[in-house]
Amino acid sequence: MRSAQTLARLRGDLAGVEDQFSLSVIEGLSKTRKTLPCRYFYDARGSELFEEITRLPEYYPTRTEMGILAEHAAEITDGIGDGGLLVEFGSGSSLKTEILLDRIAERIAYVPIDVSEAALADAKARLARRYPGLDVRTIVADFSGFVALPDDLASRRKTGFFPGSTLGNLAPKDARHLLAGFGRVLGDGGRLIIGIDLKKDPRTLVRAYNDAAGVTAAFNLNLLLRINRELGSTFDERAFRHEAIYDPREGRIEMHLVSKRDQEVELCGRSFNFRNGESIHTENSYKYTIEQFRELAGAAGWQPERVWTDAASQFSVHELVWV
Ligand code: SAH
Ligand code: AVI
Repeated sequence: MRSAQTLARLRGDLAGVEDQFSLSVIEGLSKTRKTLPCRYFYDARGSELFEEITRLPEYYPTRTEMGILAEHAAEITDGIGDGGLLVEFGSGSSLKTEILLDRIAERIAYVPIDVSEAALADAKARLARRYPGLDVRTIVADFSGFVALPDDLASRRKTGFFPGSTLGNLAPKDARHLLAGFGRVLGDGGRLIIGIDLKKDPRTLVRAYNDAAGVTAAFNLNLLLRINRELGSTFDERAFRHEAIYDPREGRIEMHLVSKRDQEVELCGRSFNFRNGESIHTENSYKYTIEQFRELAGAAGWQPERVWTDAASQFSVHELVWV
């Protein structure tokens, strides 16, 4: 890692670079151990590839979580209440949400929040056809900042929904801050239903992030194509390979893009050198035990209530209350 001083100097050099995407990319690639932020995976193509991942035989989290939600849908939706507001963070396709909406669409308003405008637009069109009586208000925003809910819905009783173990893509300290931020958005008495992937046999975990069909590899490499398209860089994605490893000490899957040769890439008037075998760390996916997650939620100011899991204890869905 570069020292705080070096990064501060780099920020000074970047004073003329206006947009957040180029700033984050330049900063990440300037570190001794290169990184790129995983939230930039989700351009239109990235969101499509993610949907493909969710249907892969190796990627157990989506179908397992959907099974849990279906089995406990009544308990989950009863707490939303007539006239309630369902706020989803990182909603993507909102497909899982249909399990809940099938029971309550006529009686609530739904606010899906995502950085992917394309995913939100597709989801909104599908939900309008499927639930003509549902009040849907999409918000394109980064959920890690404070997201203001529509004024006319602000006084409703609020339930947050954060499925998919997206929280696992943040380091535990950042995850705690994010959960506390959700508490401020949802307010006193607010409830959060959150899906968390559980620790398990590392081979199952690595397979889920390194599938035989190569869809996760394409999802990871698409980040370089997005950077080329939006920032005019010269990445040759064929000169990088996808890697997924499990670090048992950190309890996390790491995804990397590993350079297949010595190479130089131009980006925003700068050049970045990659040695053969050097990696760009693109994503972490932390796995928790039920107790570890309840502790984290408690430290963020949430009161853990019910928790539901599948028979094989692969995945968990937690109910938290903001007190
Ligand atoms: N909730 C869905 C999608 C999970 S994929 C599911 O469970 O299947 C993660 C989603 O979070 C993507 O749609 C991505 O665009 C969104 N996302 C990632 N980081 C985000 C951020 N910082 N702010 C808002 N949305 C984000
Ligand atoms: C969105 N997030 C929880 C996924 C995960 O499992 O960490 C993203 C993903 N990365 C590779 N496959 C899926």
